[in-house]
Amino acid sequence: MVHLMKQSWRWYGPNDPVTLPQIRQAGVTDIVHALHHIPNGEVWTIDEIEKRRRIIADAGLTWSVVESVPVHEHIKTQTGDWRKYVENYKQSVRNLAACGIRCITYNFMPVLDWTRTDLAYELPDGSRALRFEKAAFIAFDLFILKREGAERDYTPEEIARAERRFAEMSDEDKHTLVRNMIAGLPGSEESFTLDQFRAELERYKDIDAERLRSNLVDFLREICPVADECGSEMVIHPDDPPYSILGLPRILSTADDFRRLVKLVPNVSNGLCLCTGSFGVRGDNDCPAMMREFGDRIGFVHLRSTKRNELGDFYEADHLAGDVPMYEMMKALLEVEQRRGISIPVRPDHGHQMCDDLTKKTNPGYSLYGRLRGIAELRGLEQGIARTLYDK
Ligand code: DNO
Repeated sequence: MVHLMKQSWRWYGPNDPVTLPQIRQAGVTDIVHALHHIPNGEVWTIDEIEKRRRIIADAGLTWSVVESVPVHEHIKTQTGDWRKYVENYKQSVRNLAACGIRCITYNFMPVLDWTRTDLAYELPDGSRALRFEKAAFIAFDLFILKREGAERDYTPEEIARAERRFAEMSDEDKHTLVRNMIAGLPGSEESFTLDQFRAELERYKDIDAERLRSNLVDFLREICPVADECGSEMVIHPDDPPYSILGLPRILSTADDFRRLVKLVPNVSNGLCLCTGSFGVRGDNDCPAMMREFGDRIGFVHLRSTKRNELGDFYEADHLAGDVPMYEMMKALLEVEQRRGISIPVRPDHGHQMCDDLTKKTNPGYSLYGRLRGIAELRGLEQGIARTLYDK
């Protein structure tokens, strides 16, 4: 028997413009979901989990992956009520397991989850993609946020480019940029005004990468024994983009970061969500090699590709295009699945806005047609490789 990916799809809940019946028609079997209505830090009760699980089951789908149980900022900074939030987190892990949900995605990115400057970058075929434009990002940092000492993080050429970029922005462009940066992209669970955002950054004044790593290790040393006991896996999502931004420390941007984490917390439940779109932004990250090396700890995979340029910009390319070698990646995934004798949940990530998506309001990156195209291409790629290699 050939073990193929467990095809999954992120659903944002009853308010998601992409509905469960549509998702079912996309041909996937599993749902990636979170209880977005529960405030960050509070326990996910069995009751609330069950209610959702049933809605999903009634649509003929299975809720098998959580993305994410958010980690409260107080845990990341070890301030305030962080111990209480850790206890709450443990309870959520137990409650999810009691409902049969044992793969939990989380991230440890300070303040912001994923970050883009442009949510509607037009591609030559008229579809729209998410994009990170370095000059716009620097303009935000230097001229809108006016972060203290920010100019030290950039080269004189980068600053000059950002000045030119800022000068050509209309008020509306600036407003959109601010919103994209700090108003919270889907799944990030937090949104800020500029002043609140400055205050959040301030919390990290004395937290460098080593300190943040040690806070993550403390968190996992509490959570992983509980997850081990429940047979659950805690899969960390990499930093997106995979480097430090706005002076904030980042600790899960490379293979070496995950290697270190496993050494410090060897529990079996300490796992990885291999997001090829996030890791793939760096030329020195080899996603297929990471798949092979960390295969036993990879509980969830996000497949998407980005295309970078020499200025540090990148946009989200078609799933089989861009800088991520998707053929190699799929081969590595299949190898790991055959070796382990399991199907790993995989979701197409960040589709373009295309066809009817363009006339609708969709969650940025989480359009219907764009992701449908993504999963269809990935499924075809997988089948081609699997039939050639394993179905002899
Ligand atoms: C973006 C997502 C992230 C991811 C979290 C996981 O589209 O990949 O928001 O869900 O970082 O905790």
